[in-house]
Amino acid sequence: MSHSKSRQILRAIVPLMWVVLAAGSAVAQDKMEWFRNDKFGMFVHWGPYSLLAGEWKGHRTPAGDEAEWIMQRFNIPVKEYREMAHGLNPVKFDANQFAKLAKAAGMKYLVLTAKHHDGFAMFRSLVSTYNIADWTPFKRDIAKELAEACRREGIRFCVYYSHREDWDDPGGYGNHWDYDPAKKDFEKYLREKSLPQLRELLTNYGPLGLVWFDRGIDTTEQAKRFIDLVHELQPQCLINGRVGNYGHELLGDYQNMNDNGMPTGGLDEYWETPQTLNGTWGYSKFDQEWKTPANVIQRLVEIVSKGGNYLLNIGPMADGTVPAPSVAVLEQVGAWMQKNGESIYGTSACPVGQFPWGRCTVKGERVYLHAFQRPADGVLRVGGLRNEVRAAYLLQTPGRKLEVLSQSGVTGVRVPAQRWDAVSTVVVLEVKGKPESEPKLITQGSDSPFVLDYLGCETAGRAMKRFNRDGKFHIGRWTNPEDQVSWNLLVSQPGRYRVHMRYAAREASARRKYVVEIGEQRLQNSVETTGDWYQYKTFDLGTVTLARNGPLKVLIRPAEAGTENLMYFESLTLEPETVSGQLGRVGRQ
Ligand code: JFZ
Repeated sequence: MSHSKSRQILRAIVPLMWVVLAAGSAVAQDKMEWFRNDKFGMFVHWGPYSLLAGEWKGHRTPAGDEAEWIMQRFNIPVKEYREMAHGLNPVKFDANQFAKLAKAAGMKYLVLTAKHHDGFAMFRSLVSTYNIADWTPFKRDIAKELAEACRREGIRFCVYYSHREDWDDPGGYGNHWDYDPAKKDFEKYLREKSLPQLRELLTNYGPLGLVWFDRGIDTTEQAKRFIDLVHELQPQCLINGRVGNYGHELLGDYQNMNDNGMPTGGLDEYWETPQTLNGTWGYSKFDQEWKTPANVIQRLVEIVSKGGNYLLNIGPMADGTVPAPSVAVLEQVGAWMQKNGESIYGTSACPVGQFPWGRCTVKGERVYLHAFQRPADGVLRVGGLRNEVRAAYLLQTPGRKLEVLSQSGVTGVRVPAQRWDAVSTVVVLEVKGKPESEPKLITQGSDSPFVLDYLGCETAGRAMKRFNRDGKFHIGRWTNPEDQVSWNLLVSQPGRYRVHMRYAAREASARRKYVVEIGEQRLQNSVETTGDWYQYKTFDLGTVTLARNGPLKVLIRPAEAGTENLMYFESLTLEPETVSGQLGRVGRQ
C-alpha cells in the first residue's frame, strides 16, 4: 500500500478514534467537572460579516447593533452576500495567536462560531460548499487549525452552531426578504444541512468541550434530535440551554443567561453569561466602546461569585487580526488572573450573598473576599458566615496574617491601607469546615408583604432554582414530599395575612396536591393548570394569622409522591390584611 494511501486511511480513522474514546469515557467522569472548574471562556464571532465590519453600501449598522446581523439588518440578498463572502481571506490568521491569547487571559475554553445565522461555515463542510475552505481564496479549515492550536495550549475547543436560524438556506429561519416563509421546508433544512453539519463538527474536530446552540427551536422533539446526535457521537460534550424552545422545559446541561445580562444568581444549576467586549459580537469598525480590564475582572468575579461561567467575546477582523484593544484588555485581565486565579477556578457560589464592598467565592475551607472598594475604616465585614475563622490574609501575601474581628455574628477583616488593589483586593479567610451561611432571614418593612421567591429560599430534595429566558427564575423539578422550598421569616407585624401563590402548571400537573406550611398553620390545595410552560397565574389561598413577632418558617412541598413536576413556582406572598403593629413577645410561631 502506498504511503499516501495509508495516510488517507489514517486521516479517516484517527477522528473516529476520538469518537470511540470519548464515548467510552463519558460514563465514568462527571462531565460538568471541567465547566464547573474552568469558569472563564473565549467566544469568537467570526465570518463574512467581519468583512463588512458594520457597513453595507455606505449604510452603518446602528450603534449597539450587532454587526453579525448585518445581512438581516439591511436585507442583503443571498446572491449579493454570497458574492461578498468570496472575498473573505484572513491571510493574517494565526490559530496559535488566538489560543495563546485565550490562555494569556486566563480563559480555559474557546467557542468558535462554526456557523452563524448567515449560514456560512467557518469549517470545511461536505454538506455545503458555502464554507471558508471551498468558497474563499483562503482554502484552509479555520475550525481545524483552531482546534489543534487550542489542544496544544490546553484550551478546550468548543463550537457555536446556529441550528435554526439560517438566512442563506430557504428552509432555515430568518430570511423573509429572499424567501417566502410560508414555503419554508424547515424539516428539509434540518435533515439536509443543520444536522449533517453538526455531525461533521462532532466527527472531524476531535473531542469538543461543548456545542453552543442558539435561538432555540420550535419543538422539544426537534431539539432532542440535536441532543441525541451530540450524545451519540460525543457523550461527554456539553450542550447549552438554547438548544431547546425557550418557552418550554429547559433542556441542555447548563443554562445561558440573557446576553450581556448580569444575573442575580441563586441558581441550583450551571449557567453561563455570554458578553461582548464592546457592543457587538461580530467585528464593527465603528464600535470602539471597549470594556476596561477592571470592568471585565469585576464582572468575572460577580458572575463566578453567583455560581456562573463567563464567556467573553472577541470579534476578529476579516484579515484574521484580533482588534488591538481586545488584545490589550484580555492581556491585562490575564495579568490579574495570573495572581488571583485561585480565587476563581474551581470555586463555588458564595453562601453568604454579596456585600457593599464586593463579592465572595468559596473553595474547600477557604472563603475568598473580592473587595472592589475599600471601606472607610479598611474593615471588610461579612455577616451570616457560620464558620469559625482560623486565619485571614491577602491572597498575594499568605505569610502576613490580617487582624480578624468578630462581633454579634459579623466577621471583620482589617486590610492595611497600602495593601489595596485598585481593581479587586482578594482576602482569604481560612475557616473551619465547609463554608456555610446562617439561614437567610426574610424581614418585613412596615405594612409591607412578605414576597417569598427563589432568591431567599432554601431548597431540599430535588426542588431546584432554575432559569429560563422566557420563564425567568422559578422553582421546578419537584415531584415528592421531600422536594421542598422553605423560607425563614422574621415577623415584626403580627396580624391577619392573605396568602397568594403565583405559579405556572401544564395539564400534566393539574390536580396534584401541595402543602403550604406557615408556622403551625397548614394550607393544602390542588394545582390548577395555567395553560402552558411559564404561563404564570396568581391564586388566592386564603388568610392566615401571624400571631406574634419573631422567627417563622414557611414551607411548600408536594402533598404526595408523584412523577410529574408539581409546578413552575414563582412566588408566595403574605399580604397584611390587618396588622397590629405593636411590639410583642418574641417567640416561635
Ligand atoms: C444571539 C445571536 O443572535 C447573536 O448574534 C450572538 O451570536 C449571541 C451570542 O446570541 O443573540 C442573542 C441570543 C439570546 C439573547 C440575546 C441575544 N437572550 O437570550 O437575551
